[in-house]
Amino acid sequence: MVVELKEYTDLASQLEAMERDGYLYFPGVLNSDEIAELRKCMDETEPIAENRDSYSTSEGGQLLGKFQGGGFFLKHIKVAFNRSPIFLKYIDRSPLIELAEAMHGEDCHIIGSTAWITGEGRPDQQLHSDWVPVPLPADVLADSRVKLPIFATTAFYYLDDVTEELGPTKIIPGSHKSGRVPGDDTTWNGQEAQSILCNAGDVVIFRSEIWHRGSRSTSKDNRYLLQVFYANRMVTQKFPPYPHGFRLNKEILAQATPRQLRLLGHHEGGVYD
Ligand SMILES: O=C(O)CCC(=O)C(=O)O
Ligand SMILES: [Fe+2]
Repeated sequence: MVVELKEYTDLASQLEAMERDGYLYFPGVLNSDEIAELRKCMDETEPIAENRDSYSTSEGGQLLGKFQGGGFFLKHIKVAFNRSPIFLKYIDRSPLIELAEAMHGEDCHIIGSTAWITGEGRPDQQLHSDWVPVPLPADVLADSRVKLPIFATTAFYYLDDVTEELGPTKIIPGSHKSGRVPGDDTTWNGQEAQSILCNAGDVVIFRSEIWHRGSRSTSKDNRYLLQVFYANRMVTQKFPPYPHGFRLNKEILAQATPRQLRLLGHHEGGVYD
């Protein structure tokens, strides 16, 4: 099964879709030069142990980190925005940033970002939610008076034409309404996880509650993906090394715009500041 990828161009319909479906599709956000630049930057960025990066190869096993168990090529770079100005550009890329601010507030920020290359042999992931901030019975969520804030979302910048062989992300549309994590379930409301098959340069964003999984890659080609994690300001940023080891790279600091600085955590004073 393939996910229906429908484009909504105005913010009001986009917000409605995030409430109803829990995900949104933005075709052609990046042009071919930007895709090539990002892919090259991912190839050139070295994994760093203290940042909790992971690196594995098919021959050499798991060389750094623990992510996904090794046995295939994997490069998983955390806090990507801090590694290169090329990654920084995408924390406030339009139209994602306008949507993020409408969902998570004008003072929203990013809680992380990854640059992620996965190779042939990457296994299926179990169906999961990244985070269910407010678990509730599904019939409570179905009540039209109940409208939960959208606490966290992930924007997936796909840098390949995604086929079944390449190991697409799979989601169950609407499953944020389950009010819970899937556990061992593989369906919700009679629906299985459906593949996001899209083109290089397209972006899909979904709520942290959505039931989803990465899937097995049987392609000789590597999959290149940039993720940007947005959240309400009250949600803690996940910027290793911990504790207190994270420093903004001076080159990034020197060129970040006021909006980018806010997204990185430079906030106006509030109750707890
Ligand atoms: O690899 C993917 O397409 C999705 C990965 C994912 O959901 C995760 O690592 O939490
Ligand atoms: Fe996930």
